Amino acid sequence: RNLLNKFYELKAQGKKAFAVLIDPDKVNEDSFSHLIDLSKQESVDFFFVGGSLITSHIMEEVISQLKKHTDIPVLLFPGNSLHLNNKVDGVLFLSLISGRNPDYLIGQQIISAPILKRSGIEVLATGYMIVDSGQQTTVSYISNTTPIPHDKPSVAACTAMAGEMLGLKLIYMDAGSGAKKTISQAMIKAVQKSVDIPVIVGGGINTSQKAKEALQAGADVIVVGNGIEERLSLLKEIAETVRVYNEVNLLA
Ligand code: 1GP
Repeated sequence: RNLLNKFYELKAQGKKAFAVLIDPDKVNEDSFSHLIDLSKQESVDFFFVGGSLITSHIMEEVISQLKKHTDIPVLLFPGNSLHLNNKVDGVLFLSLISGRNPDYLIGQQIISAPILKRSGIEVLATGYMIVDSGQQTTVSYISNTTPIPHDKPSVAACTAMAGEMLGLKLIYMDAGSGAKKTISQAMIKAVQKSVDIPVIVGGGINTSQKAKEALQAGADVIVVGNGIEERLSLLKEIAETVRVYNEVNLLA
């Protein structure tokens, strides 16, 4: 339970964290080593690896490169049970609680359970909530679920509360990779106020300003993937935003 503890300790210290999402389908092989160096240099807190649809064969290689060159924990962000991998440090064991598709609520988890049990890999029970971003995202299409409406913070808050009451240990609110509209501050605030467990927020965070807004609203961890794939220097900018936010906040 080392990794879960890390999420909880950071939250207890009032420290925000930064996770870099690596989608194996979108890895730029030329700049990947640079991404690794930059992540080390900027003390990124977590790597999330995965996505709802993976077509590339380099997932294994991506994970082993991250493990070889850094001490940053690598968490699998699986789209389904076929994405399981035993080289990671932990698995975000996602239950898609915003949806009503039993396969993603519990079906894939049943298939994965014996494999994970044998592997001994840390399993982090995570309530995964997809939020509407005004466009259909791969994740809502593939999971065949309706996202939470963008302007319904109370639906998100009740969903997160139910997830916490069911014993889930993390909440991950996601507008979907490359979302044009990030999750509203009102919704992040409503969720954060409703649960005690750490709240991870991602989807469409591609500027420092958007990162700052998510942190101010109460996100404990922000996830950035697409923006960094498009412009590697964003990694540095987001890391700096999180650092400054933490410094100011811890001084206050
Ligand atoms: C997607 O939350 C992640 O599942 C990150 O989204 O790729 O838009 O940063 P982006």
